[in-house]
Amino acid sequence: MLNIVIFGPPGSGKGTQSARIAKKYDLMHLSTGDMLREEMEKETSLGQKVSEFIDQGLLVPDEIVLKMLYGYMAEHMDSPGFIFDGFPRTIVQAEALDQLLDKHGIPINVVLSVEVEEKELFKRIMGRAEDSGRSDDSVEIAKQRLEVYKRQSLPLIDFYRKQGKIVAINGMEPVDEVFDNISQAIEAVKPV
Ligand code: B4P
Repeated sequence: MLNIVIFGPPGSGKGTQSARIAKKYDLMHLSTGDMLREEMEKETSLGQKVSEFIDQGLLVPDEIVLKMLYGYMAEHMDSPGFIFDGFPRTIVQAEALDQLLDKHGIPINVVLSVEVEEKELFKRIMGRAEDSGRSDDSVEIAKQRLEVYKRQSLPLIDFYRKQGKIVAINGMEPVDEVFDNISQAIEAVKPV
C-alpha cells in the first residue's frame, strides 16, 4: 500500500494536487473538507452542526472528523492506498491515524508539506471564491482559517519531522511544476 498525507495552509493547493496524485497512483482520495461539505450540502443534522464551525473558519471537532474518516476508510481498505487531503489537521487526529494504520500494519510513506506565502494564499482563496460557492471563502474567514492553521495544524510539521516523513514542496510554482516535484517525492518512497 502507498499512503500519503498532504499538508499545508488553506488555499495551498492540497485539493488540486490530491486529485492528480490519486489519479496517477490509483489511490483513494480522502478529503475531509469534501466529506464535510457533502454533509452540509445534504443538510443532514451532522451537516448543520459542521457548518457552525466551517462558516466561522474553525476546525470541526476531532471526534466528528475521525468518525467520518474511519467510515470512509473502512469502506475502501481494499484500495492500493490513500491520499489523505486536509487530514490530519491536529495532533489528536495525527495520533489517531497512526494508531489506526498501526493496527492494520500499514505505514504513512510520506507527508508532503506544501509551502505557499500568505499573500498568495489570500489571492488564491479570493480567486476560488468567485465560483466555489463556499461559505468560508471570504477575506475575514480566510484570515481566521490561517490563524487556526498556525495554532492547531503547524505543530504537525514537528510531529512528522520526528518520524522522518516530511518532504517540503514549493507550492508557489504553477500547478504542473508542483505536481512534478510531488511525483519525484512519491517515487522516492513508493514501495516496489
Ligand atoms: P479544505 O477543504 O481542506 O480546504 P482548503 O484548506 O481551503 O483548501 P486546499 O488547500 O485544498 O486548496 P485548493 O486545492 O482548493 O478545508 C475546509 C474546511 O473544512 C476547514 O477550514 C475546516 O473547517 C474543515 N476541515 C477540513 N478537514 C478538517 C479536519 N481534518 N479537521 C477539522 N476540520 C476540517 O486550492 C485553492 C485555490 O488555489 C484553487 O482555486 C486552486 O485552483 C488554486 N491553486 C491551487 N494550486 C495552485 C498553484 N500552484 N498556482 C496557482 N493557483 C493554484
